[in-house]
Amino acid sequence: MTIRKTLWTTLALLAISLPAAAQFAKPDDAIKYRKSALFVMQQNFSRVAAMASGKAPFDPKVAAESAAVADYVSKLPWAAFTEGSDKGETKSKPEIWKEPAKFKEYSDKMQGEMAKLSAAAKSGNLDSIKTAVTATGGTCKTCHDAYRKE
Ligand code: ASC
Repeated sequence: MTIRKTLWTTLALLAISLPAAAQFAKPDDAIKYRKSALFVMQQNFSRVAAMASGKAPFDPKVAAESAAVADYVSKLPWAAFTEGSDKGETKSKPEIWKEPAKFKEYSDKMQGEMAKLSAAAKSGNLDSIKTAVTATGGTCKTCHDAYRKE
């Protein structure tokens, strides 16, 4: 019974992780996919950031929805930094493929802060949102400084 359970869990995990690794027909598709995800994330994050900085009126419902989308979408780009997709229409630096552990550390950190931002936005507390926007934006910048060409 326990072995069966373990087997099913393993199969379920494989089913989740395999498509993420194998879903791109060509490197250009992977590049397009990660850029699209980062763009959708950035649009939603910026909407919340504008409210945090007072550039836009604070709308708690829109903030919570936007932060939740940014949080979810923040999980998507990373499966698309596939082998061979360092070449093409991309600002990704080759270091990403040379230092995968560090790149993962940065992307994990961003996802962690984005999750906290979503929680803060759900709470509706503008001060918590401001703190979380600053922390999240910092993780965007750290990774861009290291791994994005200008
Ligand atoms: C954004 C955006 C980024 C980050 C970064 C924060 O809205 O496009 O790359 O915030 O500028 O420092």
